[in-house]
Amino acid sequence: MEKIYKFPEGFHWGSASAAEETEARGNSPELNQPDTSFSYFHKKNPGFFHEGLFAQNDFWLRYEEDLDLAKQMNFKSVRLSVSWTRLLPDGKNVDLDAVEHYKKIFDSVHDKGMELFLTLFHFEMPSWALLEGGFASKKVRENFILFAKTAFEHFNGYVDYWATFNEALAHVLATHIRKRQPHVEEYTGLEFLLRATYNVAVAHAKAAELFEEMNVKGKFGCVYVGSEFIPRSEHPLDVEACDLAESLLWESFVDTAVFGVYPQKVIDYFEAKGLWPEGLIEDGDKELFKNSKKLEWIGINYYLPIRIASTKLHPGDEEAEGYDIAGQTDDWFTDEPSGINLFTLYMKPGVRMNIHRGFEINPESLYNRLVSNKEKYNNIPQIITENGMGVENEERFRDENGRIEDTYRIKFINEHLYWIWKAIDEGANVFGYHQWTWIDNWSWTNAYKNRYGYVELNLETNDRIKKHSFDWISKVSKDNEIVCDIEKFGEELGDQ
Ligand code: BGP
Repeated sequence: MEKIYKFPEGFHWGSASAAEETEARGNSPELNQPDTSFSYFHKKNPGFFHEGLFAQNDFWLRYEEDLDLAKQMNFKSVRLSVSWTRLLPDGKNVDLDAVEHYKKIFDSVHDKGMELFLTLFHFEMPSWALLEGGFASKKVRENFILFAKTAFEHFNGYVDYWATFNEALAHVLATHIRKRQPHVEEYTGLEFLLRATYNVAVAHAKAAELFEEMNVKGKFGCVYVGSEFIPRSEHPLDVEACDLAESLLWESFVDTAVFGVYPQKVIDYFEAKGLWPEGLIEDGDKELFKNSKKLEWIGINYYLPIRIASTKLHPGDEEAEGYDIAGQTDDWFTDEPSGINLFTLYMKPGVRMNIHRGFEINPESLYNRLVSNKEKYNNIPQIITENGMGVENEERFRDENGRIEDTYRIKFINEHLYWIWKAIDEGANVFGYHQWTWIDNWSWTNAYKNRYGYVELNLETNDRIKKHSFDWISKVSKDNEIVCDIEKFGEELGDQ
């Protein structure tokens, strides 16, 4: 039976995007900006990106129109990011034209009655910083801090919610181990992953300190990969591998920013193996973590759970008997230089999948994360800063009026919203839902292959065409409620 589920008053309905994915550097050479890590890598290796394409949304110039669409969906807020390369092109001097242009964009968000979430680091950095080793390098870390300071100084009063980083976990893994984002061979491997992870924690803490010192207006936060970590089986080896993954990939970032202590067990684990990089920790770091401003909110990006398996336990092993360890593992975490394989990603057989992205669909797992955060972090305010469904060739679903009938997306989001509602109903302080993303945009390696928007971007004309989900979410945000039949949850989402 269908029922109505009401969200708390003032709930932030909205959507997120990122500078590099929307602003369209490649298509606007007249802007005369140096290369970002991505545009640089794209020039060198176009084949790394789907069909060799680069971003072309042109949000930089068409922001009024795009923000109007957000407003039409009755959004209370949107999340944008500011490009490090635009703001500090040479790593030293601020580009005041870029500052003025960003201010116009931010004013436009407010003029349209919405609030602004602004991310500082959303995967893009200047190309020189990539070549220096990205966050594995202390020089780059220090430059990020200057970038943060510059943004605080110039945009103070323009931003309602600040986030220092977007998904640092995804960035450090993709750059320093998995080679799924722009990377430099010589800075890949476990050592560089550990360096980058720790440096991000320091960079965040220094930005937090500055935020307080500079009296910046707005609420201070950070955006994380909000996936629940789930061990493949109950076997102690799988459980141990999953604990390690969670400590390294979640607690290093979140616990440090909330509790002010970098998880000692991470350091101990790698020190015991002789792998903790020498000279990484400096005098004063502990005090910095402890004394710097703590998070006022955390952003949860949720697409799928992260299932972790031990690399020491294989189907057919005698030891594995009695445990459910069938299924595919992905050699996710092999460190080539040291030959160390800490843990591996695991795909559980038989689960619902978004076949285009190869992602498990598991809305209940989001609920688990929200509830566990509530318990562990003293019910800190949380917002879903990203969630969505990327689908290929959506033109298959065009209706007679030329609009894409994306029923699967509506069902996908509705189910997730129900589980968010349930976490709120049980006391979790979840104050909003930002879907990824309101207009189809360019993605880091998949370019325009998987489309996420409530609005289609036509790549030939750059026209924006509303999909069916546009009407649906407009009503959801206006009424501040969803309607669903939870007995139908778990069914396939239909053609996708
Ligand atoms: C998140 C990123 C976003 C966006 C999204 C969609 O991890 O924070 O920037 O890219 O994933 O994923 P993809 O573009 O890889 O399909």
